[in-house]
Amino acid sequence: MAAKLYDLEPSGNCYKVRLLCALLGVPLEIVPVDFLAGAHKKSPLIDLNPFGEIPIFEDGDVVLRDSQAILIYIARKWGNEAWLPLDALSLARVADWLMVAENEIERGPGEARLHDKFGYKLDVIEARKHAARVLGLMNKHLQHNDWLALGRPTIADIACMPCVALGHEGGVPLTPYPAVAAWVARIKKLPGFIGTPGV
Ligand SMILES: N[C@@H](CCC(=O)N[C@@H](CS)C(=O)NCC(=O)O)C(=O)O
Repeated sequence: MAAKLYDLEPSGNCYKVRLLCALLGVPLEIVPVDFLAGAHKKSPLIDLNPFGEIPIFEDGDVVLRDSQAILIYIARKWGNEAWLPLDALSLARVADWLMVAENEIERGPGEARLHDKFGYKLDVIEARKHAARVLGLMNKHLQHNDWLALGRPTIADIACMPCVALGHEGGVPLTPYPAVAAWVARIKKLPGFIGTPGV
């Protein structure tokens, strides 16, 4: 039985999960969530994820929330050492960028897009300041590295790419960050890559 993703197409966090499954050839049943009607805040979804958020990932008896946690599970269950190696240093390097995805990227390009595209009431000037800071840091790092965590693509790249590549929908284009734009282009060339509207 295929694993299930409770999904919202425009969500960068849901896209991460769809993308990793596509890259690994993992069959996925997509269950669209009526987000505008607040289906994620009501039973049965709130019983699966009491945080009232998507994505939610279901694999048999296993239910997971949080896109980073889901990427870890998929990488270790269906991938191999390549996507999430377990030696101490590699794991720490990947975890470092998973945290950046959840923190700096979410607070920056993620929130700028939530404001512009979805009408969330938040401080978009502040979000764009956060975006400039993290994209500047990423650009410097990617001037000397093809991939974020290791010398090859890992779930660090998959976790960080969606909100960065979709930032233009929140007034955060990648034009000032050519090394970041080149990294996104490299991800798009990976065998099995799938896009999403805006990427
Ligand atoms: N840390 C979570 C965050 C998930 C999240 O914020 N999901 C958004 C959609 S992209 C959501 O469901 N928000 C609830 C809401 O706005 O009502 C993850 O990475 O999956």
